Amino acid sequence: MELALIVSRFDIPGNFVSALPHGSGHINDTYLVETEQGGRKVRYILQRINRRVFHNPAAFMGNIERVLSHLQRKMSDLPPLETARRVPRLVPSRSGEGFCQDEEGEVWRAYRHIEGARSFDVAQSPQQVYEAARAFGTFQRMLMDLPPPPLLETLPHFHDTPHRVRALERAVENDPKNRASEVSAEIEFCLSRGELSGSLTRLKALGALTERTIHNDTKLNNVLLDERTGEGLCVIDLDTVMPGLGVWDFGDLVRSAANPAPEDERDLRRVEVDVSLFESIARGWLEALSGALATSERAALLIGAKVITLECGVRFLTDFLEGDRYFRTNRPGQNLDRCRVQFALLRSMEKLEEALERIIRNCETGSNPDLHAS
Ligand code: ADP
Ligand code: GN1
Ligand code: MG
Repeated sequence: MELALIVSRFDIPGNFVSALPHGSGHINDTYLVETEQGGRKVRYILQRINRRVFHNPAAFMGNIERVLSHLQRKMSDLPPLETARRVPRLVPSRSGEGFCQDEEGEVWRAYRHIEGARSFDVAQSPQQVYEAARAFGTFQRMLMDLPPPPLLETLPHFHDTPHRVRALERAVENDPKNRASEVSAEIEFCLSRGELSGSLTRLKALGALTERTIHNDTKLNNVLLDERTGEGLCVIDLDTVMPGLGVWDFGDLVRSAANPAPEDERDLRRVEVDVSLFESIARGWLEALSGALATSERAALLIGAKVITLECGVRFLTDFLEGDRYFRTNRPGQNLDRCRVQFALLRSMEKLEEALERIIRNCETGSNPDLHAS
């Protein structure tokens, strides 16, 4: 379907100029659209939603719309131009819906492009990841009083790590692409972490951790930073917002932002937890959530980082074995490289465990011992 035609189905005035592939997400197709409106250049983000992942657009778009209006209300004291930089704004379709479906059944959505801000795939400095952590932490905090009912669970078992490990075991057994023999070391690595993979599930069952509304995909490149000041401005990519454990979001940010190497780095000597990046993430996170975390949740932050890193590696490995059907790849073996990076990162976390726990303990902002996870 021609992109100009899709754009014409949204409430976007003026003339279509261009639509170019944008960003580096693994799931949806994202385009940067340029229009000309009365001599002015106005840009949008247009996205084709991956239907193999997101089956029910009405459900997940409903979640996103509830979250966006809640954030809008929370920021209603700010000048409108400032709110527009801090909360993504959906562009309705011509028929007033939050998305539209084309003749081929593809689901499309458009946002206004936030100008003067950008995201990063790999961390460039401790200050930058501090800003990202503050923005994601503030996002989680602001959603703590989202009026009931809870958001819909649009992707069941999304961060259910034991469930992900079982999917890996099935992929190893079926081995549809005859790749399992190539990755016996990775399979072994994962199976030897059985205790870790079930640890958050156990803490949840014990009542030490409870669910709340979270982002569920807090990769560094899912937050926009002010191009001029570096300030963490706006959390984006809200397709996965739904109930979950707060420590998952901390964990996914550590996984993606404390590693100075790219997610698919082939030289594993470059992959590690950079302690000063980790310290900045922990500080930003705990400042944003100051006083709002139960002691038990604070105590589980590093477990969250280890579990999400393991889980992400398991998901990349499963996809490699299944023939790269879930995560977009642009070269053979990329999902295996991504898996190896996650496992190298987890090894580094295990090696530095004591130092990382100390950093979390030393972060100034206090937890609230009276708060139980409920
Ligand atoms: P994906 O699902 O493909 O990861 P994202 O929603 O994360 O899609 O968008 C991909 C990239 O597009 C982001 O990393 C960011 O750089 C940019 N982007 C997304 N939404 C906006 C927006 N509203 N304003 C400016 N840039 C955006
Ligand atoms: C995917 O869509 P993107 O690229 O932000 C994935 C995340 C993974 C991430 C790994 C819906 O995120 O869960 O952590 O890749 N999103 C979905 O880079 O599966
Ligand atoms: Mg993204």
